[in-house]
Amino acid sequence: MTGGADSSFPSSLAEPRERLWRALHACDETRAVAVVRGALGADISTAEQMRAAGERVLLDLIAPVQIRLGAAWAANDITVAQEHAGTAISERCVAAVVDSTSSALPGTSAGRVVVACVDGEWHALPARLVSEVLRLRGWRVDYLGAHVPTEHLVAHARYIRAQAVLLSSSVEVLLPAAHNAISSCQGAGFPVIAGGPAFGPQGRYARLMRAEWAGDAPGAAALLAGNPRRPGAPAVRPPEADLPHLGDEEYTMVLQARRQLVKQALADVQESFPETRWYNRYQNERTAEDINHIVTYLATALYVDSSDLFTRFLTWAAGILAARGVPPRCLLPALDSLAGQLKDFPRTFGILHTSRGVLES
Ligand code: B12
Repeated sequence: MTGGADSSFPSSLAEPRERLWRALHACDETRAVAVVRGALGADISTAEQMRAAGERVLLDLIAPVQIRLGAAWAANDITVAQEHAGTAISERCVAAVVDSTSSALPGTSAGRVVVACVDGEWHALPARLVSEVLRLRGWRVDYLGAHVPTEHLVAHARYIRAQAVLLSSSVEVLLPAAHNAISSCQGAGFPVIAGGPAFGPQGRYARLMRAEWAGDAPGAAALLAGNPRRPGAPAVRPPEADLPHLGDEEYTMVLQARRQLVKQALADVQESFPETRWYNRYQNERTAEDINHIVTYLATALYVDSSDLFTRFLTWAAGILAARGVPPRCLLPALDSLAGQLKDFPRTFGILHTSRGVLES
């Protein structure tokens, strides 16, 4: 989508992207909002051009700069505080687009939908971006924000007689919660469109859970325009109905044994790295937290039966550690401890065995 030849809408957003990045990096909200307003174009004449410009600024300017912010944190180039400040500024930038384009919104609504983050999900900005693009495309959107308890999501969808529920999730460990939300909404008769990085490459986990999936807001708009079918014979499904491998109970058993698994792995790590015996309480708590994180991802990989998910997590964790000068191999004793403790669980052992290689290279 472009603003058309007669407008001052920039043909490439490369330069505004760089300027917005520098403003976020400097925690300079005023400058960031000025960049966004400038990129919307000064002499756009039609409502359609304004809507197109708004969408492009949301998706091709604010979103990629926000992703760059995450990459900079992962690479240890910016602090957690800078990342938080940058996100707050991005939210303000989205609000600036909303203000500037509100007069151009279509007069009639294409229908009413709910956009919400899965229970436990704090990444609200992606869902906000999706909501604003859908509004620009004529949908009436009830945006419920972060961390929406499933029963309240369903109740709201019922209350407004939503045409569809759009669910956003960024972190894979919330896939069991996402599954519950999907099957509860479908069980109440609402079509569900899932999106966000948690649902895996090309939305493979959304499809496992029998939800529609879109990679971005325009994709969701296309699905909505096709009038997604209401789920037939509404009834809440037990998780095994979509994921028959759960019948082996390995997921449930790993979750139930989590405390003991972490405790033993921590002891084994201390055995492998004698220097960790002199860790203070804070350092010990962080190590336990890291191991707990590994077990949570392992359980999630079991839930969707995907060793890829666990491999991606270890690759991500290795990158985070390496950027902070910690050799990724230091995770191996924890993995080996878990493999030893879980050797009688074939799926779990297989996932640990397959994924271990990414830490050895
Ligand atoms: C900002 C941020 C936060 C903020 C969120 C605040 C907010 N208001 O949103 C806070 C501080 C809360 C946070 C917390 C955490 N975060 Co964080 N966060 C980010 C960051 C930097 C940006 C997220 C974002 O806005 N992305 C920009 C949008 C535009 O991109 P997007 O998500 O891909 O969304 C687009 C599409 O996917 C799609 N889409 C998204 N949702 C939907 C829904 C539908 C229906 C459709 C159709 C499409 C769609 O459209 C969007 C727009 O184009 C990312 C880095 C990154 N690369 O994204 C990390 C990131 C997602 N976070 C991460 C982590 C680890 C965490 C924490 C676990 C950290 C911790 N130890 O506590 C917690 C988890 C909290 C939780 N339970 O949710 C990791 C996840 C890694 C992983 N493998 O799971 C990332 C990738 C950081 C990194 N580089 O390592 N985070």
